[in-house]
Amino acid sequence: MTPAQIAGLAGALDEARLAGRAIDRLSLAHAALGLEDAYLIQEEGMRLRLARGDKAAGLKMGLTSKAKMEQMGVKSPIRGILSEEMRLSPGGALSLSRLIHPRIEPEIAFIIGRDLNGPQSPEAALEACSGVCAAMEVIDSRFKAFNFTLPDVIADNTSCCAFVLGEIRDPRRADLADLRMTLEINGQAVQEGTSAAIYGHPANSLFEVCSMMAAQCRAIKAGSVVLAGAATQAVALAPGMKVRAIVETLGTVALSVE
Ligand code: OOG
Ligand code: MG
Repeated sequence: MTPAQIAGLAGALDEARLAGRAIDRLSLAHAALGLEDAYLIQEEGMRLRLARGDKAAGLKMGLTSKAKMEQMGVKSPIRGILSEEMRLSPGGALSLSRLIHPRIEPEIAFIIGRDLNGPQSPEAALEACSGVCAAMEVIDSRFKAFNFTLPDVIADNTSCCAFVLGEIRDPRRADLADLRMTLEINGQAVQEGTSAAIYGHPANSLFEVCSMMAAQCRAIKAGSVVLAGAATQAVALAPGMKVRAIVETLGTVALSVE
């Protein structure tokens, strides 16, 4: 694809997000859309946001669990970019007014303590973290019917919409291998999973995003948030819902949907 085509598709996705209106998935008109171009579209989309005053907040992994791969029909882990405008206050409100078809999913998040430049192992990646916490991600595909191919969802910044972090814990005191993860709506458990569903271990997911960035000679900066990926399927949101994620021993985080 030419730089002009990449900018054009990033612009179309950006407009769809701002207008809260779904568009056709890009692969319908661009059957040959490849992964490399898709990541360029994703980055161009973030450049548009940063040019308007948004700030980089970190990275996320997506489709790292079987539950999500099966729900979305896409079988490969992907990475996306988090920005500060996406960050919600824990216990705060999420307005659905400008969203398309938002869903929520329970996650585990890492806070990077020192610049990560291609660590050698998941253990080494974890070593560089200053914090870990229960989290939730709100996803909102800009594509009609939440339907996409792998390049589509990468171009659409992996459906990123918003995220919220619980209380930050010391990663050296947390055993993340097999923690029960529950998503509650209005006090009822609607999804249950385990942290082991996230790429075998959430640290594997952290390591994978580090490796993806290192392959492009890029570090993950100290202070960045990294979402490891959902442990369960995502659940559609509606106004009035009180949503809470509970991660065994790690903590809880809640949002009210308006
Ligand atoms: C893609 C994003 C997947 C996760 O945690 O697996 C994701 C989507 O489901 O629309 O964020
Ligand atoms: Mg997610």
